[in-house]
Amino acid sequence: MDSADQEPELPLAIQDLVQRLEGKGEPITRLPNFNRPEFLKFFPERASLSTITGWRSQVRLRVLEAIISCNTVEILDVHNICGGDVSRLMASEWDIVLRGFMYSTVLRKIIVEYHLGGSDAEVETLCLQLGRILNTSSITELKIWCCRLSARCWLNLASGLRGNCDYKLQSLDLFEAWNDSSAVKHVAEMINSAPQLETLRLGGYYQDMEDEAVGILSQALIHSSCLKELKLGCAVKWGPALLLKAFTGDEGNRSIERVRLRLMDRLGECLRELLISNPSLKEVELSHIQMRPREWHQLGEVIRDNAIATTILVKFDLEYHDWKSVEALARSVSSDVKDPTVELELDTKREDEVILSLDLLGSVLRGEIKSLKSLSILADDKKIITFSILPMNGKTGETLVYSGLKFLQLNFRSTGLSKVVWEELVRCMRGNHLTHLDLSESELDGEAFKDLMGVLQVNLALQEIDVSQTSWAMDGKAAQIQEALNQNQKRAVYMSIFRKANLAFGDAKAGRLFLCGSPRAGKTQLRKTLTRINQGKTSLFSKLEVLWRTKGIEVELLQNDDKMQISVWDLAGQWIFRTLQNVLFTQTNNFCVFLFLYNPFCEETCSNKPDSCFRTELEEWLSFITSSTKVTGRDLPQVFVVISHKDKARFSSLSWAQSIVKELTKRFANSVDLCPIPEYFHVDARKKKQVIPLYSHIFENFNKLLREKSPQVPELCSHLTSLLVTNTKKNKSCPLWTSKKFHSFCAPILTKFLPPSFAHSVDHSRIMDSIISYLNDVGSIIYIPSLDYIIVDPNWLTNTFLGELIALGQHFQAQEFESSDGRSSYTSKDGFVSESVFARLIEEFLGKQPHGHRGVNREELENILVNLDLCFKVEDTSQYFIPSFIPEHASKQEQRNQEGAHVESMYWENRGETSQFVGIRIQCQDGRTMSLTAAFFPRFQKSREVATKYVMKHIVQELISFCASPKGCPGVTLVLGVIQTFCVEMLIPSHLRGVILIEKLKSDFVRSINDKLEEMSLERSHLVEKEELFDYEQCWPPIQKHTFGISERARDLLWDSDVEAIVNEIRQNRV
Ligand SMILES: Nc1nc2c(ncn2[C@@H]2O[C@H](COP(=O)(O)OP(=O)(O)OP(=O)(O)O)[C@@H](O)[C@H]2O)c(=O)[nH]1
Ligand SMILES: [Mg+2]
Repeated sequence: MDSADQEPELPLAIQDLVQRLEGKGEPITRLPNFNRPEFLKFFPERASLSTITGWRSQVRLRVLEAIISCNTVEILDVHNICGGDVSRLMASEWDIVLRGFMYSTVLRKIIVEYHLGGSDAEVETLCLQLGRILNTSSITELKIWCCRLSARCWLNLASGLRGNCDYKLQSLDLFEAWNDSSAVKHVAEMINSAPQLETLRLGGYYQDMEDEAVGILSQALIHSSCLKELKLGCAVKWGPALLLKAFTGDEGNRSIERVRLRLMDRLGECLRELLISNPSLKEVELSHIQMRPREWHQLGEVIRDNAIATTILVKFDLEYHDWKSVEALARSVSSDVKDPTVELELDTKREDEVILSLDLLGSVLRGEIKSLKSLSILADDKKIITFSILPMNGKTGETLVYSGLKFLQLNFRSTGLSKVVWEELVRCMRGNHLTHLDLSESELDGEAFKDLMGVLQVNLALQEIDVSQTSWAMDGKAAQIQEALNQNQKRAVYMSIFRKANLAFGDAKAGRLFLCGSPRAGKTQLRKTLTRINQGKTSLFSKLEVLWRTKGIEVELLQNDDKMQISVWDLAGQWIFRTLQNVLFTQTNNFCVFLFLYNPFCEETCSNKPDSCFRTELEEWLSFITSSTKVTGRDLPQVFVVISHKDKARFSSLSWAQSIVKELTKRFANSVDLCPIPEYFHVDARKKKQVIPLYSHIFENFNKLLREKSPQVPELCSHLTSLLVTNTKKNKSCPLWTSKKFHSFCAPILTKFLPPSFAHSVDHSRIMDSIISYLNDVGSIIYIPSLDYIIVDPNWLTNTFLGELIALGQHFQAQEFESSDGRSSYTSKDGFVSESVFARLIEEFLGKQPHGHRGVNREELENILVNLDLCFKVEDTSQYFIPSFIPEHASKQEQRNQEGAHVESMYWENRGETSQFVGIRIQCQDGRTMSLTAAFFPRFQKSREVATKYVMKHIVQELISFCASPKGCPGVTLVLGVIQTFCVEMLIPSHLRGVILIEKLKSDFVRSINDKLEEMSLERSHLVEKEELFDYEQCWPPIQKHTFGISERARDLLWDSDVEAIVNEIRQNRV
């Protein structure tokens, strides 16, 4: 039996509370809720007060007295003391408790919330006491919510303030705080006596309030000279009148800066008046305001034309608001001359509402609606997509010219967004002025990556994409995105210069067709036949023409007219040119089209080659294309397969090739768009008639790509491309022009194309630079920025010069069975040649040039090689290192010839003279007087985490970025794995090492934790310990002669930050 007098021990909760109130232990800033079970024995409900006798009553008194002595309480919440019923404390007890707060210099806030039980007299007395605390203490905030106090209570609260000019109240939060309007005069008195009042919240009455009361309240607001913010909510009937009286007209309040209105209607006229006439108003917030679309339209016009406020936040809940209202506001506010002021928040519940909102977002991004400073789309009360105009603090420069000097940012935070919504979002981002995209912390997959790269193809304005804390940040995709952005940045700059000069734009016309395939496949033959078709020639001699093996890349313009300028880049089949081709390859984001040629006929055996040859050759070229071009999302490099020698190899159907193509299409789906082979792609490459359908197919394809996949370009540029080709063909002089020569060639054409009104006002040299950048991008010229040259004939560089040079430096066979001659003296096993050999090479090349080309000298050629990273000068030894001379790829060809034979992988011979190794030693300056003890080094040691961070930042990320850059291998994606600790420790050779991709290890780890959690919930017992949950182990397979297979904890293999992220993710998913 529980008897009041037989409980000698003070409960722990009370002991702790009393101690803290008395200043021992953690300071108490807010009194606990005495309604909680641990206190109920001493602070019971009114009906059980009679049980408080003897010991209990002493404890109760002890607690109350401790409150008096406490000087740390900052928040006094009446509800916490009496559980909403004033009678639960006797008058004398209230006296004790509240006495402690009078004259307090710590107390900040009083809260009276929810209905207060007790007699009128008790409540009124309480208010009188609170009034005194207000008067004597340092209170800055008073909140009275949902408790409808009587007029007398208000009189008592306010009475304490009379005659006190030192009253510090700054915030008054009143919601359903009085029961009839006779209390309003006391509320007004309180406002009047608070000279420092800054924030006032009023509301919670749907019924009318007498005019007189509204008048009194508005007078108080007018005179409240520090008032900065007014929140008015649910004040349906009297709110508009109060706003009009207090804040509009000449007499209105002039300190107010922010007005926040919520759940009100009939506001139309009042809002318009408020926005026009109050000069101090800076911000207006309208949440869930009901108005008809017509009224929203009128409001929008006022905001556009006359509003003084600079931020107007409007929140719509699409469950209750008509979409027409949203549109009416967004469209009517749009202005060409004024900065946008409206911030829109759209609360959605259903997918179709999100799609509607994205539609609006699209119009904003495209600049059709210029009214919104920001637009947030919410789902389940969380912002999932936010558009905003970024402040441009101090940032100036080139890039701002674009997008009318605005930074537009899109924040996207979502996990589990539906596919439909994501696709709509991607559509929104295409072809507009979006500059910043924040995808951090989102769930992003490979499909989304392709979509994003597709956006980058057509949206040149994007400058920054934040993918931190997503899987892309680690798996190399971030570096690829960065590289695409850098490329776009250059294009965006020149395109904006063209736009500023008001040049006429049209569909792009320049395209490149790349021919690839093994030696003797018939590439050059096909090129010649295509040209004949284009020129409508029927030359009898063409059949007799001897085709020499292609060196480097032969570039020829196939079509040059008003509609298209298509150049053919005919790549040499021999492997010795592959390094060169890789360096010269297309470095732009422009789309690429490849024709892969295959000769199924084997001359030596006079029979069909085995099908496996087709697979091997196609695979090799697809891998070259993948690694040398950019992954550009939806617009992957297109590859068509053409089978030549139809006259020789006879087979009734192409099904053998089709099935291989089908298989490889799947394998390369992420990096190339490999097309099925139509029957008419099987040809005798020499026969015009057979090639015509192929020719038409290619041209139709280009036509479509140029219209749909390329940004529009100035007509001036298309005209120049065509003119340059005609000029090079006619005039076979020096292919290397100085910028000055190039400028004077272009100047008359530029003048012709510039609109007369702009001819004098724009900077011609900047336009000229932009022209050079564009022509270089589409491959019509080759510009090497650090040299002052422009190569106007790409074929001269890729074929005449570099192709020839590599041929001289490698075992090039011009004819099938020609034996290598004296040239072999130039060949180099490891790519290094001496200065004299280099000089002889160049001399030999120059000697071969026709007279007209003598304009190029050795120094210029050397500069070109060095600047294209094709040649490196080794200073100390006067040697030249030319990577293209390394016969690495020759071995590949041999390998193919000796099918099945084991070919040793090529290794770099170590050179005695110029070692590639560097050794650095740090030592004490004077070994006799200085020494380091063994205790020094342990102090220096960095934690594993710090060391990995360093390596990640300075080596791994650098390497990944380099790989993604044009100088690296843009098509190759590098990913990270973690090596079995044993292998690192024991320096196990690389081919034996245990390795697992980090992403794979992470997902295995997550799966294991989830499985265990599932088990727990099924068994409804807690058999699995917390530690056990995270003890997933990676099992390494045995390594010959070293281990029999070891397991290691995933936690030890992963970085702490990764483990933490996994734990957090699981925790969040569980909540
Ligand atoms: N009978 C026949 N001969 C062809 C066909 N296509 C090409 N040839 C011949 O095969 C030889 C080699 O063709 P090319 O076009 O030079 O081969 P390629 O692919 O350019 O070779 P590389 O330049 O070394 O890469 C030439 O003599 C062509 O005339 C074809 O369809 N049928
Ligand atoms: Mg050729």
